[in-house]
Amino acid sequence: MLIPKSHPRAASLHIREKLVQGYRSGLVVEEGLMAHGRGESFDYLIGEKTSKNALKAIKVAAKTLVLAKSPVISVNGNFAALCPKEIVNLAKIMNAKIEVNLFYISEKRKRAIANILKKNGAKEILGLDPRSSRRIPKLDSTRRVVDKNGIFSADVVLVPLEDGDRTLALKKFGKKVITFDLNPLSRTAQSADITIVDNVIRGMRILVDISEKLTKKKNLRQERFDNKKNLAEAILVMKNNLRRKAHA
Ligand code: PTJ
Repeated sequence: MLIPKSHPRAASLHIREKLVQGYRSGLVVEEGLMAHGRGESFDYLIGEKTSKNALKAIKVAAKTLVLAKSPVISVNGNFAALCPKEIVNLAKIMNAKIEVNLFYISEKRKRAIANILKKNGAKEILGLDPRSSRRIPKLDSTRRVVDKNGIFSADVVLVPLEDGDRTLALKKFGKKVITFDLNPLSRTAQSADITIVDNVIRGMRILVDISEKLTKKKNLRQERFDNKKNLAEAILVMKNNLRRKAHA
């Protein structure tokens, strides 16, 4: 669809269009369109911009990924449709592995996602070879099947738009979990180590930029980060925006 540049909601409509294209080309599942709608409503509440708390979480996430021994970027349908270039760039900067891992499992969709990432410059995509699959303990969803050379042996995993059960299972399995989730109330947001409450399409660009700068710095040290406190800040941003609207 042709979206006029002057349309007041052009940016949001363009993102929606990426998802629809992703659906038509077999990357995104129907449920992914609904998940995006939920994300949009929270994006509206945060003012459709990267807030201070999101930037803080992005900085800590960048440092955590740069300092990680075996970082892995977990990719699902929505993430692949929205940010293929950023996923590949981030993986190159951090020397991170990329693994396709789906909630609504489909071999065909896995291959379509791997292809789009390869078109954007990725060399190796994990999660496709059944011979290297392993199971995350204490998890029933299809997402329990991971690659032995990827998520299974990672120390830090970036898992945007994630399912709450797997976040908890990954944590119990000793992984540090970083996520993007526009809903600060979701189980994933609440249980991850670092939650970036921002639209992944905006936040990933900033994460790539900051990470690139960090890799040039020496003597980096992990800093303390209170995820619950930062999530409370995100909720306050929404509350204050609503209050302003109510009194306008
Ligand atoms: O491709 P698959 O099979 O792995 O499935 C992917 C989806 C997203 C369908 C699946 O993981 C799912 O059902 O996710 P949920 O449980 O709906 O959670 C998605 C979360 O991401 C929700 O809390 C949304 O608010 C949030 N979200 C949606 N779009 C964005 C987002 N967060 C950041 N940026 C977005 N663009």
